[in-house]
Amino acid sequence: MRKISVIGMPMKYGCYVDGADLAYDYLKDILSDIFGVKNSNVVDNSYENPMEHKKDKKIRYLEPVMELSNRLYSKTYESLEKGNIPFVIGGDHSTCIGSISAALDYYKGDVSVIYIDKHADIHTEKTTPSGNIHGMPLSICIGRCDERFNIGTYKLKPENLYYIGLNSYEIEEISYILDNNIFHYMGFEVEDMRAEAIVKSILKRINTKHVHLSIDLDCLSNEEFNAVNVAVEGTYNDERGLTIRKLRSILTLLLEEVDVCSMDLVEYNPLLDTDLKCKDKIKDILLDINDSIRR
Ligand SMILES: [Mn+2]
Repeated sequence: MRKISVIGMPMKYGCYVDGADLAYDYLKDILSDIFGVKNSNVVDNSYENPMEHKKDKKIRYLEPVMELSNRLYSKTYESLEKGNIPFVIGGDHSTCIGSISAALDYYKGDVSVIYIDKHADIHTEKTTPSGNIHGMPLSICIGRCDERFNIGTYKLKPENLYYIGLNSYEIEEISYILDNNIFHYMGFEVEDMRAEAIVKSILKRINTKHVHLSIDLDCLSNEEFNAVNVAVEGTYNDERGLTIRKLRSILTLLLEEVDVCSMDLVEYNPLLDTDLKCKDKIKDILLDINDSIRR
């Protein structure tokens, strides 16, 4: 039986918002109740003199993001070698650079990624408007960024990427998604469809033996879940965030049907969770994951 092994990734350099690195600490008690974590397995996030910009004026915190990603890569790879299911608690979404790359290398590229997110996260160093790497992790895993972003050997094939809940993107991102026929359900489609139909249509297409699941909590509607690093502002988008109920049914069905090899849960910012209501909602999501996952 495979065991879920929780890895903490206190990463904030991908978005540089205070609090992005504290999620694991705030969730440690429920993680330990649910998954029986005895010893903390946390990526060391110390980095001497992290500089926002070096020679390249555009990308923020390139060196610390790539260094920490390599540290997470090693921990994720080790966990896979032990026959476990690594479950990485971010951190901002640059967290998945290390975990997805490790899964791709361990399974020699035979990995699909199901990406539940409001944002596309598929900018490159040339198109990023903010310079924040948490908007670029998928391009890094695909291998379409320059050599400074190299990590691992095997790359994610665009045809093995599946978005659920997409809602906010720049023109360069949606052009890449459409040009490469990347499968995506928009947020409003997800709310209009039954969870069964969503999961079924993705399962039908999956063409790899292994699946990595990446859950960005900003996929949820701001009304139900506001403690995220970068909330999408504006009524149009707010209305189209997923409900917790819908996310939970999708996760339950997915995990019952797919052999998930590794997972991330990212972008929770406990400093914005003043009444800890979001923490309770995360607990419900984690309980569902633990109950439904195929071991
Ligand atoms: Mn994201």
